[in-house]
Amino acid sequence: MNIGIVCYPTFGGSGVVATELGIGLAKEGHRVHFITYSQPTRLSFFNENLFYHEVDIRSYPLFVYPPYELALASKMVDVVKYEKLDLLHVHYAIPHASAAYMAKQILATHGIKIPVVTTLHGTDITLVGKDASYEPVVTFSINQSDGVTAVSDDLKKDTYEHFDITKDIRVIPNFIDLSRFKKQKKEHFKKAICPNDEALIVHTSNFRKVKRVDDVVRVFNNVRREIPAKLLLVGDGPERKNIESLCRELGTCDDIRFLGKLDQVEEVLSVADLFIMPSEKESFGLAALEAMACEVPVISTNTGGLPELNVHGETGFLSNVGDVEDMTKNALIILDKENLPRFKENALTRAKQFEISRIMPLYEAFYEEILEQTSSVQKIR
Ligand code: GMT
Repeated sequence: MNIGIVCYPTFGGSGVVATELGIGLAKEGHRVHFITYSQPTRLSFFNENLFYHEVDIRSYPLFVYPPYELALASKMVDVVKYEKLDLLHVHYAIPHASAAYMAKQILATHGIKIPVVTTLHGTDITLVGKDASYEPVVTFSINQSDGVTAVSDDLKKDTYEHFDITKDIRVIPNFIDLSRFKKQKKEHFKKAICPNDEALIVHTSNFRKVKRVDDVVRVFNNVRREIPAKLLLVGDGPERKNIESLCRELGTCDDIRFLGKLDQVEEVLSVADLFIMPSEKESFGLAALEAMACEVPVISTNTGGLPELNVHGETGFLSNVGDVEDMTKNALIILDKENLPRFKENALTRAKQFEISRIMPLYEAFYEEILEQTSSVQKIR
């Protein structure tokens, strides 16, 4: 197949899933064309089946906000037409699904039919999408997609609850490449961070409010009162300054390191004992899956799709959003040397259920279904 993938190329989970999916499909022999405004972070190597088309965003004195969606739709028209794509797969509804709708209509006037698959990732539905300023367009463009997928049952449920959706939504969960995300021997790194064999807790995110990074610091502060521990914070974003202030306020700065946006997050996860994800909303929790693949148990909230990944009492524990005391209690259970090996083993066993080789065929089968459906609709007409 000749597939176009549209995504956010930055560190967000939707961009990571889209890029890893594209790479996986290219390895299977499909030709994959990425259409974005900059080179996706994880696409920094050569593969004969991978292509990258940059969206040109022209500024003009009249444009306070350059119309990205129009530039994207124009680029999609171009790539579909000249690269002879079979299908467009857009990740994150805003504005990718509506840009795809526009491209599809334009291409129809050239006699070209292009099926569009939209994957809903999370905040495009639970946070930004349902805001009145976007909702009508999100509803319309989801309903106009030829196929729609969501990354968890909970996100599917939320989508039906908040939007007037007439389409079937197929659930295809996030996935993991276990050949990359696996526990590596990084003892020297552990020794440098935890010279006295302290417990090592890790959190990775884009430091948006929805991630509640302050809860990570509060849980850590409580844990550290009971046992020697260190905390590594990976990623960066708007809340970073507030988190730094909180660390100073709690007097935990010496035991916390901010590592910024790391490419090789699996190296840090390889030496971690516990991962904390206290999100307000989380449609799946890819970062938690990455941790589990590196044998790291997870303390998370019970929100969104997290219970579909993190099994309470087995791979970690689930708590209500904001229940720092419960998260602290659970963290101490996991970090108990008697319990830790069992939790680590269970985390890896669970992660294996989301191996890319199990999940990618679900996307391929879905593409085939959509291609078949759209071509039979064309024949009936
Ligand atoms: O919140 C993020 O980390 C970024 C965001 C995105 O869309 O880029 O992630 C969402 O998509 C991921 C991949 O499908 C999911 O694993 C995350 O749970 C989801 N984030 C939220 O729902 C908050």
